Amino acid sequence: MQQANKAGLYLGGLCVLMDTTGNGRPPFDTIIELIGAGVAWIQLRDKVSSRLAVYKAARLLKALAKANGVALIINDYADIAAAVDADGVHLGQSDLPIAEARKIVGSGKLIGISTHSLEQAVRAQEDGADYIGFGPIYSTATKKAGPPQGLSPLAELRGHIHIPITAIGGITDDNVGELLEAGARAVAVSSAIMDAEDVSKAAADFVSKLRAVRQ
Ligand code: TZP
Ligand code: MG
Repeated sequence: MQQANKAGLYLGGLCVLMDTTGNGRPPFDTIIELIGAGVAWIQLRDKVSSRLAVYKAARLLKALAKANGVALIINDYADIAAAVDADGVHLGQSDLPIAEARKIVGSGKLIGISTHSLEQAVRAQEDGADYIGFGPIYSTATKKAGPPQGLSPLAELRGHIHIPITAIGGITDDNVGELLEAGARAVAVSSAIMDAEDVSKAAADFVSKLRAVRQ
């Protein structure tokens, strides 16, 4: 049984990384499709727009997410997360330190951080992260994320990490089962959903696959 996190939300096992420009689709269409498909945890990851554009998009996306009981996390920008009262911020290894981001978003919000080794994962946990991303598990074209790590490091994390581990990188609804089995609490997915011809269907397929493998 999944427990509500400190932001009072059930994140489910799927985090969808959405951008604001993918396939020329307006972000509001994307989020409506994701919410309609049952996605409960969305991360706004926009590496190309200005901070002002990200802020404006995030403000509207947060209103839609909140009205539907869906968590919205902002990638990179703790200030934007705080400004729009998002549910948290997702940091990378080159972003603000967790302690600084915490001052900005506050104790009631979620801070996630991408990690790529056991050492980084342990440090993130000690520094007060609420969850870690770990990957890339499989090869991905979405980001220059380094060599795929495969499943075995996930199993190694298990003995050291008690905060939720979100696996990332090249995840499809075909490999999600083995990831959860290896110790991931959730999976973060971009291209398998965002690049699909039918985003609603891809997201709904993922949600039902996750429900099936969790039982
Ligand atoms: N960090 C590690 S892999 C990755 C990020 C942001 C991209 C994941 O995207 P995809 O398309 O699901 O492989
Ligand atoms: Mg970042």
